[in-house]
Amino acid sequence: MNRGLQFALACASLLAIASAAWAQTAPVATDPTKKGVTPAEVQYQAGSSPLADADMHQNVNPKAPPMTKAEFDKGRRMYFERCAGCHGVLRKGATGKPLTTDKTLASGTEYLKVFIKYGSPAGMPNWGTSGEMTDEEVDLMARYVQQEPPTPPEFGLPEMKATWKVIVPPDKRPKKKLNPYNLENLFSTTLRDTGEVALIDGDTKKIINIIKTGYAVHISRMSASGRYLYVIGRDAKINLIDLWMEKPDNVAEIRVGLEARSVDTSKFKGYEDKYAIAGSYWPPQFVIMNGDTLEPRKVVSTRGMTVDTQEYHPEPRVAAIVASHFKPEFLVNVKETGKILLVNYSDIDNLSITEVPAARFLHDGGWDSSKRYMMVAANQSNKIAVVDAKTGKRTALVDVGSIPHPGRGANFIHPKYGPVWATGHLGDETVALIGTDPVKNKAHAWKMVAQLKGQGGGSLFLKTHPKSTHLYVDTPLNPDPKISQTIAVFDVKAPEKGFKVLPIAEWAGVTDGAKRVVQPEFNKAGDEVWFSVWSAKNQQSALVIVDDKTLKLKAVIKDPRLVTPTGHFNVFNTQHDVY
Ligand code: DHE
Repeated sequence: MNRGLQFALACASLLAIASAAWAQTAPVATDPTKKGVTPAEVQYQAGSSPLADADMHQNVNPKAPPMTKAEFDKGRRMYFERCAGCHGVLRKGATGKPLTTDKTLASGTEYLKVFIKYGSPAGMPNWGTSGEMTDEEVDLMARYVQQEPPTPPEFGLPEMKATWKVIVPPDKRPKKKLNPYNLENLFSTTLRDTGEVALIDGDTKKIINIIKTGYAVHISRMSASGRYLYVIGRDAKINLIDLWMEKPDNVAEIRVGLEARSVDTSKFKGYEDKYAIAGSYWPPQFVIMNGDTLEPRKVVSTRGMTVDTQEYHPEPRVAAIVASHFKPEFLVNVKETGKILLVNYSDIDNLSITEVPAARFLHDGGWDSSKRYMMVAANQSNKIAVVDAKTGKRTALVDVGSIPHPGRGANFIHPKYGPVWATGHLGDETVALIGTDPVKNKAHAWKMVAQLKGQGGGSLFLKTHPKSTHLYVDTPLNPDPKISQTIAVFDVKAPEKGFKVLPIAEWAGVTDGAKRVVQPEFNKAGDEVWFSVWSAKNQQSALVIVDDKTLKLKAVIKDPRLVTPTGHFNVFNTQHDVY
């Protein structure tokens, strides 16, 4: 079975689990070590890891129950496809509990089998009774987790250089734009399961090119000039695409690790297009590269102490990275240690890094409307951390709802509280608004000033635009298809009045599939909003475009090449951090 199909099956069965369990799942508590996990979150985290195929070093523990090599290899594959996202590569625990051998050997095979088969109220899926694993597989996994966790290899500069390819060197590239496209209104759409991006002309809605990228592409980011597009896959492959070419295409590529999610580029004045940075999940590290070739220059490990208990963590993954407009700095969010690293790139040989304490499980976030304050979700801590890019200090830690998930968030002017930044949540139906103006609206700054009631939990992304009066909130991981296939729209002039529901999946005219509606994204003008209608690899998906003024359907893009579209990134808005 291929990996995409396995992922789809895992998702499908997790959706079934989610439907049954959503109603009775207790909300997540604020103590990250003693919490339950919502089905939406289990579904979200359980994406297959590319490490399933990596060669790994293995120590033998004589106390562990015997396994043949074939059984061990099967257990390892299943672990990385289904369990590593929550329990960690080294099984030290992340969203899920630690599964180190001191714990698993003490529990024993029979106890572990019950746990794996039936799940737990704290959020462990019922892998056996859901039909996802047979009794033999449950037994195999119970024995597997009592073996020493195998360690994937490190990936330093030599390994990166071995994968680095400059397909078109800078001096052979166009000296000016050679195509007729309105580049600022181009969209880069992730085609998750084919490992590609679709470049779509936002004016004509025509596909310009389908470009091969890494496995299970995650995000796209733009260079400061708007010429270069950077795409990163889950397998830590970065593709550099030159939008000036007659037909925009790859000009360089590299692998920066074995598993990754984040990439960004230098945006401070004087450093436009000079550097790119990528963070990886494995090995836990980030790398600064030359912006026009992806040549890796400086690799920095993120292993270290946790922000609160100050204990060593061996695999603190790099989550969102944003580029400062105030200083030559990248803000690197380190998930498991809960620290934000301000990496100054003005002298990368003598790199200076300021460590800002936040809270554990940093994940995704973006700028407030002034682009001075970075707002990032510490998702399992139910907090938003605020960092002042000008002073380089933490401004606040704001308590919000259960498992905030903003994407990059949404900024608008609230009639009562002034400028606010908004986040939706995976674990509950609320949309939290945080005041972001410490000068004219000081009393509201860095407080959760309002909690709007949305359609339901399972929200991943929300979006507005300076020219729009609407806030669009998705809920793709909600178990109720009426909610996962629609979008809630709030009027930002009266957000407390409730929301309208747009039947996006129905508008797509797609017949079967999960049709999860994901990631609102505006065009450059801010007068239309794009959504992905995301179904499995072997089913039809679509993009739906809505007129922002009338909230009516404007266009549907369907094409057999649009397989599993998830995120989409408008060039101008991504380049200038407009959201
Ligand atoms: Fe994402 C952003 C990690 C699952 C679509 N995702 C991010 C970021 C991180 C991350 C760290 C922030 C990057 C940045 O700003 O630099 N995502 C993870 C995971 O670890 C997780 C939970 C599980 C996994 O195995 O990958 C996960 N993500 C998903 C999905 O299931 C989504 C919906 C579809 C997919 O492609 O797998 C998904 N993630 C996205 C998108 C963004 C993103 C579209 C960019 C949002 C933006 O507006 O910038």
